[in-house]
Amino acid sequence: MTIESSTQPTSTTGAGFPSDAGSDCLPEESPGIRSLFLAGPFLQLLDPATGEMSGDARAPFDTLIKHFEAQRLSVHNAHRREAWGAELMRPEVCTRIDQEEIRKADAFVALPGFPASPGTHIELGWASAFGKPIVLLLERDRQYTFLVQGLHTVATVEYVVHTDIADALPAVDRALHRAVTRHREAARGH
Ligand code: 5HM
Repeated sequence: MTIESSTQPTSTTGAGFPSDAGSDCLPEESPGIRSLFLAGPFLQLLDPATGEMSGDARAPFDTLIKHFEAQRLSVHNAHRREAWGAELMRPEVCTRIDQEEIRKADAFVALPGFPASPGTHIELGWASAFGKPIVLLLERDRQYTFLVQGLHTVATVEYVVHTDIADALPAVDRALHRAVTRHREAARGH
């Protein structure tokens, strides 16, 4: 298993990408923030038979939420808020809440989705326009749209290329730490 993280994404090959492999035993780093917004594909993950996300579809979100909350971070996540699809909010309701929660959050973490999640891409636009530190969790060997690949040129973005979120948690921590630190340094004019 290889996990890579960087300020620049790979497209499909992973070539020339700095690797985090072998450093999973590094101590966890405190991100030094209080809250984050966790975004990712939603409607496309609803089981048409039940209207809810299956256990497998929930797993990456569940894993990330538990991991961040164990670090005493306050996590806002719409999938959990809307009971994994059982209590889906109307567009007029969830749009305002999501934008406000992203505005309030100290950082933004997202799975852009494959196929691309339209809602997550709108949220990514908000997060970058609000100047939030961003961590993007990219599935290995997937193609992401140009503006996701290039987002680091206009915002503070760290990318974690992974095959399994649970295995990637140490890399996610390091990426979040780096994004927050770089964001603070940029704000101080370094
Ligand atoms: O287009 P998609 O459903 O994949 O959009 C997912 C993103 O939009 C999530 O990150 C979530 O924060 C937001 N969203 C929401 O809050 C989306 C939907 C359904 O589209 C929803 N509540 N009901």
